[in-house]
Amino acid sequence: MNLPYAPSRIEAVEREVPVNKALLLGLYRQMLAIRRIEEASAKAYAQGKIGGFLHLGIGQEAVCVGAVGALRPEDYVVATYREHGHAYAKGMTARSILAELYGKKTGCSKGLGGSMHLFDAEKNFLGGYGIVGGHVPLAAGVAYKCKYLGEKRVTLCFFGDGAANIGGFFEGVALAALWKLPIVFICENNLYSMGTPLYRSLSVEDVSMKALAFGIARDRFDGEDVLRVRARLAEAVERARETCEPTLIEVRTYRFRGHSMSDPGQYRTKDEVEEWKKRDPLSIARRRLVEEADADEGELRQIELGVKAELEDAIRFADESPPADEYLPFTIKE
Ligand SMILES: Cc1ncc(C[n+]2csc(CCOP(=O)(O)OP(=O)(O)O)c2C)c(N)n1
Ligand SMILES: [Mg+2]
Repeated sequence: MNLPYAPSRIEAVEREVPVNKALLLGLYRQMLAIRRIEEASAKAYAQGKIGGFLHLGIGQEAVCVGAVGALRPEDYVVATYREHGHAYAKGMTARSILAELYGKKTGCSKGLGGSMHLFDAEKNFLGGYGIVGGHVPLAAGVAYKCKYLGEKRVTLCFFGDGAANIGGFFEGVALAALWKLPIVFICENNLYSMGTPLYRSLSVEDVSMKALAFGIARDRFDGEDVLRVRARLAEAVERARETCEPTLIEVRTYRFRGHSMSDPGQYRTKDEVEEWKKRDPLSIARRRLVEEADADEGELRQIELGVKAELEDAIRFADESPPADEYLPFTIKE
């Protein structure tokens, strides 16, 4: 019997994506804003203004910005607890994100969710989940709804390399493959799950190979060039939208800081971190803008000043907003 397997790509080809200046300027601005949100969060955490867990995505910005950049506003994003950048890329404001982190009433989840539970139904950003891999079947459910209602909307589901070993991941991908759902699964492989390196958690080095078990399309590439991420995601997003074929994508990336604010990161060497910092997605985008798109310093400075003003406003907003209402889950309203 011939099974109707979707075509698989196995080669990790690094196709060059030519620079489109206007596009790259926009993506660079988003990455810079996300970097500044993360830095402001780290500072606020040290000042005791943010409680609970805080996972930063510094170093990984090109993945969320490039991937979400391939979507339409009506498409959905479902993500992990390291999701501040994904939320911002999906159109949520620095104000609503920071206020949420600060536990303020004006935050996107009314200050009751915190860093791991950003959510904005209007922007089609459906979380922010703390259970590793637990959101993968939820994302498949969102994609099922879109197909069932005949909507041409794509769901993009982010997760880490650690989640690729979790039961929920296999269940979610299996159902998406079986029911041919319009979804793209994207593994942000930052080489560690907490302090556990890849080789101690994954039996195969290539996460995208797991697509073979389900007969779906796959892709894998390095994630430091935001234009490459966007172009490669665009292929998978179109496949999902036009033919309802899911894709499993692995993007290699790296977080420059610890797993969370409480992680001193002693499981990796300084040299390793420094080596990855040479592939900082922001520096790469900036360099490409100057060298390949004739962007001048003045233009870039304007962007940087705009981001600075946006962040100052958001920090002030979060600081001055009222605290969240007390959460009373068991109160029965008369
Ligand atoms: C089901 C479950 N097991 C364990 C944890 C504790 N935990 C939180 S984050 C994490 C590591 C996950 O790593 P990865 O999926 O690679 O994502 P990354 O943090 O690198 O973005 C673990 C084990 C959890 N939150 N949920
Ligand atoms: Mg990881």
